[in-house]
Amino acid sequence: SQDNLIETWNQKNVVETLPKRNRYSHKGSHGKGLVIGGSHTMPGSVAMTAKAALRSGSGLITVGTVQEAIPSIASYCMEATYISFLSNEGIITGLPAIDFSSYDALAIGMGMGRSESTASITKKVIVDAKIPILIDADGLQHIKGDLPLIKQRQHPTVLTPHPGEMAMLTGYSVKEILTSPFKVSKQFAREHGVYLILKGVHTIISDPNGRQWVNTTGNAGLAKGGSGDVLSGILLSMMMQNQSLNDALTNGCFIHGASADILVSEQRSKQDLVATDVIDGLTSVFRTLI
Ligand code: B4P
Ligand code: MG
Repeated sequence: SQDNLIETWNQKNVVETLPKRNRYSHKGSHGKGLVIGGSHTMPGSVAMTAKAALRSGSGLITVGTVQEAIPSIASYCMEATYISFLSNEGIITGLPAIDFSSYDALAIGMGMGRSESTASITKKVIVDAKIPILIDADGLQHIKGDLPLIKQRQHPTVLTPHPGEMAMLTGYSVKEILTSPFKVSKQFAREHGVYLILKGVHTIISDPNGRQWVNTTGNAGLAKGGSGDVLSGILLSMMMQNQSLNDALTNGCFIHGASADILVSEQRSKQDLVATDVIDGLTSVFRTLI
């Protein structure tokens, strides 16, 4: 039945739906994105998210993180701008005054840590920011137990758990999730009114109406720390550039996996591939898609 239809998302779908850059476009036409996260021991996470967003066509990216981490992130992401957050011992403790409406979307949670202060900041952002939000990594830990806050949002929320994080969010075991990934995802997306990306060998994208797609790209070279942070950046960028959020998310998952696939077939191996390579590999992907 229609209810059980699962669509695959392939290169033809991406080519048809990826927004093309207009000859007269300016940076404002491609989205201003905000990336919130990081800590003094995890500066790489937000750096990779920001760089991946920049390499996926975003007009402008701003990173909000602890002051200590800014120099190292900025040396990798010179194109970004920065907001210094209040911190204690390298962990974010306070949210500065931010006009969220000046951004088209934001991503939060990568490398942020799981303290009480970071959890309350994530929740405040979820309530205050009237724009599409992607929540990943520690941000997913922060919202456990406060999922009604998300349901109350008037703007889209995208969650990107791996099976371990999905288990934490749902109370199911990882085994149960891997046995019925489509069913569990659809149920969760509908119940909480979210776009859910359950990451894995075959990443599943579910929308709040229960429509589902399965991604066809990616390989075990991605089973490394940081590849999820890269996916978040690509998704953030797609969310800002595509009118259709479903197209944005399915395209983002496809592009992330395709970068790893091209790298492994032409240049690297599943063994030595690292997350920053996946960012560098975006060039080959976009050259074949656009
Ligand atoms: P975390 O500390 O949460 O790992 P992470 O920082 O989120 O890693 P990262 O952000 O780089 O990767 P992510 O998975 O988000 O992990 C802590 C603990 O969580 C682990 O020690 C483990 O106990 C548990 N956990 C983590 N992953 C689990 C899993 N899959 N099942 C059960 N428990 C788990 O993003 C990875 C990206 O790479 C995704 O886009 C994914 O689709 C892709 N990818 C990974 N492996 C792939 C493969 N074999 N084929 C295709 N794509 C793959
Ligand atoms: Mg992750």
